[in-house]
Amino acid sequence: MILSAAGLCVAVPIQSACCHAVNISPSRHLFGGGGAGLSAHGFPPTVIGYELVEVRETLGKLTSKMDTREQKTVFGHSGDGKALARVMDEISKLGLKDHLLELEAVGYTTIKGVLSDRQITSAKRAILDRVEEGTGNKIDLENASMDDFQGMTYVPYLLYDDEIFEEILMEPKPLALITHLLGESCVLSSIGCHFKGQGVHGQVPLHSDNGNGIPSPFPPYSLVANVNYALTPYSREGGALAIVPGSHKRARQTLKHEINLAGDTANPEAISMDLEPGDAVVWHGNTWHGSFPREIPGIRMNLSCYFARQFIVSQEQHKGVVPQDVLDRHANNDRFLRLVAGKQPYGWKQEGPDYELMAKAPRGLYD
Ligand SMILES: O=C(O)CCC(=O)C(=O)O
Ligand SMILES: [Fe+2]
Repeated sequence: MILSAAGLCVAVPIQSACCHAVNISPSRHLFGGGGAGLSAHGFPPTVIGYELVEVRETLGKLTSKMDTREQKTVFGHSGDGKALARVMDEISKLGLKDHLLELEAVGYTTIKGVLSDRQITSAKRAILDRVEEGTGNKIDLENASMDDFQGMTYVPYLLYDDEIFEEILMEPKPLALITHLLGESCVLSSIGCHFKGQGVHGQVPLHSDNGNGIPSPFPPYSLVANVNYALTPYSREGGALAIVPGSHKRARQTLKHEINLAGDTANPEAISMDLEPGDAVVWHGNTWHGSFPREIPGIRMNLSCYFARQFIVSQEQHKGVVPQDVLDRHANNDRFLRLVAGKQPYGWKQEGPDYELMAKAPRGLYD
């Protein structure tokens, strides 16, 4: 998945082309209870509103017999109601309610024009620098032929290559949706680029990003989630992101006969995300996606910002290794520091646990 030292073509085996997994569920229904206030039993209605009314009533009866501490232990909802209210406030403030509805209903949503031309140009430049350094060749993004670059390679660990990636990581709209999916405590799992030239080996077969052995059935809530920025135009023949709408409700990884995105046996359920540079697609971690092979000259570049709940092992290492200048730039930005695992309590050595951090671990879906 990393640039081969030798250079140009990186033919990625069909099963392992995406680094995020190679896998849903009865999803939550939005606004089930309406609003973010607390119900009589201390539950935010939207938290339990996604389940059946009977479930709500059963929980209500159960919890009315519990004191607050017991409720917290069993459901983790006590502090979570406030977190959900914060998350929903941000969603409303940013005008994202329809996006949230779409995300819940079909498993993904597109936000147009998130990145400016300046951000797109800087990100592309930084990625291209890395690829050209790895291949030792200049690559013409518009016209590269199969002799110049073919297939797909994954360019990993971009956060510290250029400040632009810190900026993109913190883009408020995608981040607000990610926060709804994974909670305020979520972490960055990886930030990289699927750099794709012409050729049949360039497809990323359909998969859910629930990788690293996460077993089926997947839970209805996201364990991981992704923001995919188009840095170059996306079209089917140009190697666009592919998505199977509604697949987040299947609660499982794709099977061998469902993964293909090329030729006659391409999965007919997959649709092409035709996007302009700067658009962002956010998806639930259970949603099946991949990308089509590129059939035309030139390069397709994405920026894949992959997030995870804080208890999941991240793909990239950030905890304890963030360069000082990056830490200094974000010294007062609690959210950034959390994203790079600065508040992640696990992973101690002889010094043992940091109980203060342990006490701040999330208790529910949204904190
Ligand atoms: O090539 C693409 O855009 C899809 C990449 C992908 O599967 C991911 O970022 O998880
Ligand atoms: Fe993926």
